[in-house]
Amino acid sequence: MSTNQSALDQSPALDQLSINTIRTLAMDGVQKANSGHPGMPMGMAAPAYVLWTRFLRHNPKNPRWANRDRFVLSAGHGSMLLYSLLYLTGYEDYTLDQLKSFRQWGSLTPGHPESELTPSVETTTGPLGQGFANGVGMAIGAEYLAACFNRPGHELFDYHIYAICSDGDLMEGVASEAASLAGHLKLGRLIYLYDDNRITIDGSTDLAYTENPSQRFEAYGWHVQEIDGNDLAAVETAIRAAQADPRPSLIRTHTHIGFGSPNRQDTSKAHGEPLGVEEVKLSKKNLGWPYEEDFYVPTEALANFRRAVDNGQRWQTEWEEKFDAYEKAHPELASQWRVWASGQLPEGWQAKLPQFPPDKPMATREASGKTLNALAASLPMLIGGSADLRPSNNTFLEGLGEFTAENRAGRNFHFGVREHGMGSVMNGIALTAPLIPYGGTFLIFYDYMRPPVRLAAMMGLQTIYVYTHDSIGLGEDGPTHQPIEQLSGLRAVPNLTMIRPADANETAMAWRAAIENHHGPTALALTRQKLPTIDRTKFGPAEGVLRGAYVLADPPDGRIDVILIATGSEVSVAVEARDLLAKEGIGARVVSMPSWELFERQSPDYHETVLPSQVTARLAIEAGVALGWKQYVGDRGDVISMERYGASAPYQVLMEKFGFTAANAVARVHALLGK
Ligand SMILES: Cc1ncc(C[n+]2csc(CCOP(=O)(O)OP(=O)(O)O)c2C)c(N)n1
Ligand SMILES: [Mg+2]
Repeated sequence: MSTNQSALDQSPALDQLSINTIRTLAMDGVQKANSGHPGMPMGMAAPAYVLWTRFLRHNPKNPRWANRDRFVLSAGHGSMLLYSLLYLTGYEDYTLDQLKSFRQWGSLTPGHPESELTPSVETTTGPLGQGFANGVGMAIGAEYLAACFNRPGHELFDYHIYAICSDGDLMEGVASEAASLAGHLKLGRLIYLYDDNRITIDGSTDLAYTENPSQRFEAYGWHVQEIDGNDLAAVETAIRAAQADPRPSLIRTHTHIGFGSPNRQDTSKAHGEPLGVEEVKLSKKNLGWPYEEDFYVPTEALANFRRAVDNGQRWQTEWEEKFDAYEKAHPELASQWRVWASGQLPEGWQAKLPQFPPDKPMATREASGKTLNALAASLPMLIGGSADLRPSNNTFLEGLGEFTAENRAGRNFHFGVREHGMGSVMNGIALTAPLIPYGGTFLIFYDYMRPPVRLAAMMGLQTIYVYTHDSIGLGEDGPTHQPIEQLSGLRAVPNLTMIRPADANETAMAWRAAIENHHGPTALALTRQKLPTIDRTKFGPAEGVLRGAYVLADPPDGRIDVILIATGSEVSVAVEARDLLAKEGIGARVVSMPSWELFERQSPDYHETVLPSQVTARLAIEAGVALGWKQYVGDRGDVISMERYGASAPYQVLMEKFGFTAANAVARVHALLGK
């Protein structure tokens, strides 16, 4: 299928000149920055050259063309390879000056590739294994788009996901999780070049990594080939074979880290430090590079790479013509794609948000499942699943099929018991605009997926985490399963919105907030145990969730002696305490505060209306560590919190033993008021 041109009509001398251009730019970039990783770009220059000039269908003038092939540099430390290729193939953001500003403040060429800086970088990489797994999510995204929109004779989406991954990538557990899933799902659009250079930072891979990766990947259901990375014809043949094979492909390219450097090649010294001025000179000489000047780009080499600009525009034009024909044959689908491509959500979805009647107790995880199901039909870009906790997380979309090797239109995923993999795969799905992935597990196992959650926040990706069993309230499973520090941990992640709704209707609003938050991840903390459904005719409206915190109830006479601030399952404890306090003539306001982050986005005036500064007697109630609550309760306030690990017992017993009762709240208020 997509071959840009054959190796046969390309002069070998021009090939070598072009490949050495990549190598020398990497050497010079790292040398000028006096920091960085020259070895990988030097070693992988040849296979990357073949991929980028003979296969990759991309449009440098429109980095976000929907049917472009994706390229993931999973070994993100080799960033100079990517930046050089972006510059050479004509991406306007990437000038030679950018290469000269490698790793400097404000440049588009930071130490590791950052997708949020420019549309030309598909995903942020550097933490090894993440890019590998992101690519798996991108392949899922590609299959889903194709299933939704391709029709016989109209293949709108037929792109591949290419990646370069390294020894370190393949050693990381997350890559194994994702590879296993990719093999199971037969994600044949994946074509990964493995930089098999047998070197990592500590030295030879013999130190810690001696299994046979070919056998491992074959066992995962991958198509594995092994070639000499500097044999351009072999690389070309292998990529062709990978395209033709229905399985995901791993191409083991035998390479030499620091290729061309007489004193550093094949040693870990080539990995992560500049070669040094002398060694750069020696290496250039050794490579037969006749130019004195640093960052020298021979005109013929640049022209060779820049063919990508015309090719890219031609591919996009051809695709647009294809789309016109598609639009004539399938006008409804075409107009649907236009909505998807606009980044807007289909109109009217909010009207589908459920309203739950009062007094029917319901766990917030159950309300979440009902909300998801109510919204699913009107939001076809919402797809997801759970890490083997479907019945516990209530993440299943009834009647909407399962995503399998045979059914790419299914919207339900079985991620398997692979939380880390799930998180990274979700990032890859979210990078496939406009798909919105959600993934469920127990809140405690957020700890197993922190790296991709952090990266989703850094990249500003819309991912939604359905974290159920959110406190000691899960009961008998005991302290290993009871989150204590996880709520605080999530709040500490910049650009992540954490929402811990107090009842069924707050849960519906939490989903609304998550779906409207296009610029970062949202984590929902949901209960296993049933909670009362608050009667909204008597209490503040659940829409308050959208502002992060709101007044749920005030004293009848309006005189506020104390403010009780609570989240999630503890809100009903606060309401009960307020009633007891009222009997004693103590006026308590109850503030439901499901989301610190949403509250922080409100105006100072709004803050003042919810938490009037003259009321300094404040008690927060949350079944997690108190860390951070001082900012809302103040120096004179108090917190009922969990400062030890939980225990195995029925949840009512745990709530009582750990002090999450109205009686304890009343006692703490007495202390605050000096009574
Ligand atoms: C999760 C993670 N752990 C550790 C590192 C630090 N680190 C960067 S590269 C590397 C290993 C280098 O070996 P390899 O992946 O084979 O790359 P090569 O040296 O061959 O370029 C390590 C440990 C990292 N980037 N990510
Ligand atoms: Mg290596």
